Amino acid sequence: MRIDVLTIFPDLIRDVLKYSIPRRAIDAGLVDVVAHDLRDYADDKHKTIDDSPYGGGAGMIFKPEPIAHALKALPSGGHVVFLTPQGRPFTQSVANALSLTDHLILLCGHYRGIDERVREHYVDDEISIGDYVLSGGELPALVVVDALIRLIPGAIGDAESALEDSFQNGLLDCAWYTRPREFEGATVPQALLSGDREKVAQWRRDNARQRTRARRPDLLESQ
Ligand code: JBE
Repeated sequence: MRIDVLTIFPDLIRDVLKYSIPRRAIDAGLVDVVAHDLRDYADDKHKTIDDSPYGGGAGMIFKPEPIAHALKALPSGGHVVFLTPQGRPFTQSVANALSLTDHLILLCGHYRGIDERVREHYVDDEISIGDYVLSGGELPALVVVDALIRLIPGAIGDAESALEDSFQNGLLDCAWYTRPREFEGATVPQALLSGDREKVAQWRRDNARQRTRARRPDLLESQ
């Protein structure tokens, strides 16, 4: 899988991917993530990438040409995703579907947004990571990259564990415990200490269901 990220902060993207599972997956060649600086595709000597909106108003709009120019410089056929609060909500099932894409291009906007014409002609898909306003699309792009990398076979040590992730079964994750057996007077549920695999599995299923009912009943209704 190849992921290109178009951004005015390529180092932010590169730096975050130097840690943990994304780093290991990239080092192992399971995924290639390339961050491109949109300013490199600006067509004037001041490397202008934004301008004020027609009709007036506060904030700046990304000009269409640098985005079009950057996209044309990439191999054709990639699935172009714009990260925006106006996009469809990002969920585990969207991540699962996108993880099957060979070539993904993530476009990060800033300020007020991007020129509508470049969005209409070049963007295939729009995704939002949540109903709040961020400074730009970089953190959302990193959220998407991280969620996709976890799903690539071999990215996670235990082959089973991505499938066992919270949300893959439509439920929140169960509670987990490690040593010591007693911490500040609190003990560990007996079933987990029983050594009986079936009992442990049953406890975890029940706990996940209870937590989902208490915290996110909407997830149970959508099953
Ligand atoms: O969710 N998003 O993709 C966003 C992008 C840019 C700004 N705010 C967001 N929430």
